Amino acid sequence: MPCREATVCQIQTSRQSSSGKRPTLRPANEEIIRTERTINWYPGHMARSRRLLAEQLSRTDAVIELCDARIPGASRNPDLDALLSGKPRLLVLNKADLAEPEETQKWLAFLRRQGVKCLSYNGLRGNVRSVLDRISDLTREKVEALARRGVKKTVRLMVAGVPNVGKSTFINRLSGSVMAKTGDRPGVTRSNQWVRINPYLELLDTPGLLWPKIENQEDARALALIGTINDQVLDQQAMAAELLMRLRKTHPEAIRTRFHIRNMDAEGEELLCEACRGRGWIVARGEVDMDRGAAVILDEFRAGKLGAVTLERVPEEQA
Ligand SMILES: Nc1nc2c(ncn2[C@@H]2O[C@H](COP(=O)(O)OP(=O)(O)OP(=O)(O)O)[C@@H](O)[C@H]2O)c(=O)[nH]1
Ligand SMILES: [Mg+2]
Repeated sequence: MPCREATVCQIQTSRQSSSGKRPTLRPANEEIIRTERTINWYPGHMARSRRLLAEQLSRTDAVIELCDARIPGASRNPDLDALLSGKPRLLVLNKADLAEPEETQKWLAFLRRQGVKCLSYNGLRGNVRSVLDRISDLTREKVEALARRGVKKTVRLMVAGVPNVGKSTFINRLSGSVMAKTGDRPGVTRSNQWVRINPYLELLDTPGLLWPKIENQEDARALALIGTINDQVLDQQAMAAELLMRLRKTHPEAIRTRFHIRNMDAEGEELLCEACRGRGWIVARGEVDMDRGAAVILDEFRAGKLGAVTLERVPEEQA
């Protein structure tokens, strides 16, 4: 039997394994989560991106912050608050087509109660006019003040957010052309790029930015599951097992039918094995192909093939 003992896991990086062996799944107990080293999600180029972003701030009138509608809280970079220091800001819950609509509505209501200007969006197919209107609202005061002095201002906005959240796609959508390079992996945009949307609006595409220390391991795992962190530094089997365990609780029918899982009571890696067997990902001598299975499960989830899934629920509010 190729499957290891079934456990819920913590994601570990392949580089962390001091023995050089593939990291194994760990029981999800608090002690392990506190004492294990964590994911290396802050490669050197990100410190440089942060500097470039800070440099451009003085040239921008406002900021569009993109987060992922499947994890709206965990995909917001806490560094941005300090960095943006009071610039008008619009938060876009992007990839809304991949999130559960009723959960997105709850998030929008929650964020608005916190005073956050926000909207949900599908960067591939969303309505352009409505976003342009919201951008006008955001910068109206400045534009009108200048207009009173006879100046017709070009508004400049920075588009910022975590890697792979859809910043470049969003800019292309608004510009109606493919000005910015996009791709379904993190780290595609490596430098700042101004894109003219119309004679009075320019958007700055920026590289995805994470923050040096993600305190909450739950957030880190959620960021990894949606593809914000380079998969090459992660243990895909552990991630796929974790994803299946989460979805078993919230979307059991989706995983049962997609992966033809027979034993839904299996735990952790054993559940991953069940999915591999169900889909026929088998190598020689009938052993399941866990590597392939994990990669496909993550890909299918990220592409929305398991249906709309919101991984992070709105926090409970104090009465
Ligand atoms: N389903 C869906 N996919 C989207 C949406 N927006 C972007 N994508 C896809 O998400 C992937 C990442 O998009 P990018 O625009 O390259 O993301 P980015 O934030 O610029 O990424 P980096 O430059 O790497 O930080 C691409 O495969 C896009 O097609 C959306 O609203 N819905
Ligand atoms: Mg980009």
